[in-house]
Amino acid sequence: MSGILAMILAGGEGSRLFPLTQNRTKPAVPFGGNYRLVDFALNNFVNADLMKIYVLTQFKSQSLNIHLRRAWRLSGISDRFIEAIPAQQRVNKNWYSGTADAIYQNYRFIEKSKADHVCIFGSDHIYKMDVQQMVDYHKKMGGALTVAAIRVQKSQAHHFGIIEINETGHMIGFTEKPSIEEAKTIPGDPEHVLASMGNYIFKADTLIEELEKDAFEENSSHDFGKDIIPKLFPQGKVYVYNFSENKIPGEPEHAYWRDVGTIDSYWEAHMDLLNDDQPISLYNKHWPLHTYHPPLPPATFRDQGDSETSVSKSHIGAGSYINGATIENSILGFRSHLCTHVKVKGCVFLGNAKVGKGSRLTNVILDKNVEIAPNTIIGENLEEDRKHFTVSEKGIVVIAKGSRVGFE
Ligand code: ADQ
Ligand code: ADP
Repeated sequence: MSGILAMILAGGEGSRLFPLTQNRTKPAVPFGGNYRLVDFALNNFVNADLMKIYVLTQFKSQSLNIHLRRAWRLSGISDRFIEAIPAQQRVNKNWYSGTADAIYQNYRFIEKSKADHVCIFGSDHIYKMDVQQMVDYHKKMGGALTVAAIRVQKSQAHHFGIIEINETGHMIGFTEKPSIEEAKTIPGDPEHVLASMGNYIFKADTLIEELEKDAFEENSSHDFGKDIIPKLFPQGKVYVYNFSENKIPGEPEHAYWRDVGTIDSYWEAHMDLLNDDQPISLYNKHWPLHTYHPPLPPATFRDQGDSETSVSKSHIGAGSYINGATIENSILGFRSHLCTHVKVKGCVFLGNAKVGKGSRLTNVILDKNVEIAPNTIIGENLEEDRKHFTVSEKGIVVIAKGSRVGFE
């Protein structure tokens, strides 16, 4: 493992996830009751036994730093580390301008590591990838850069870098976020495009060379997707790694990769966790999802008088206290406290929520530390909800961290 260094880009602002990103960077947004978005990328390295990892942070990184310290600190083993690098460690006095700039400003860490290859991965997607398999492919092909790719619906093309490949696996075309009309579809498959997952493996010397050149380009936005890849692929040095060939024992056949950039996709990814087909498994012993677990007792379920508890198709976090409530299709994070006659359906609670008796919540995301007054109804009259809360395009209501709703 000595020659591989990982640099995880964890500085995303995540403006489309507002208000969940009001006080925390996107990779720190809680997910799935126990996790944070960044945990998925980190597990992909740690479970592959690639453990020289820098995490590059930028905006509102306090919550992320605390999580990294609690969940991911390794100590005492000098050739294995997971370390956050704050944006202050920079070459010049500016904030990072693009993803390539974020790496350039920290290139000394690459030199210091003496790595042969550098993995530069994003940290805001839900998926499992054995990164070692991609490293093996990258070494076998011998290119300067390997980009991970996945087939996605053409209608999503404008969110991604769209790739064309030839039969030898070379990248022969790349357009960053084209319009849907302009996006090149996969030959013989007019409904799909091949999208960059924003995960790159570079030969270390090429990376530093390209970043140094790019740093002095006046017209560059210093971004891998916009600047570096479009310049490199015409030289025949870039290969494409097909993510659907990445196999993890115990995981479903179909490659699962979810961009959770919007409230709707964030909510849908939660519903995927509850899906009977389990497109991504939380139970796979071959690929445990490490994270921080607070010291809490198991969840408690009680009936109270005429109010019986009923739970179906849901995950309930540790420390929760369910006292005569009905819960359907929901993921309730740690310390969720539901009183009698509460009905919760299609909901995602990030943690430490209290819902007063008789309340009904449908398709609602509660950020941490929210308290809902008794007999409050949310999610059944979106016009009314829009006056008080963020409501997504598909009608998911989001209640900001620390809100107290329905109290005088
Ligand atoms: P985008 O989705 O636009 O495109 P981008 O905003 O560049 O992704 O973020 C990539 C990763 O870097 C994220 O994990 C983000 O948190 C982090 N990040 C963003 N700005 C940062 C900064 N200044 N410092 C540190 N970290 C930062 C990219 C590619 C596309 C590809 C998609 C896949 O450009 O080609 O298709 O990712 O989602
Ligand atoms: P999260 O809601 O992401 O879990 P926590 O409530 O665990 O965040 O907060 C983690 C730490 O980060 C706390 O000490 C909190 O005060 C701090 N924190 C959260 N957001 C910010 C911010 N925008 N600026 C400074 N500190 C913050």
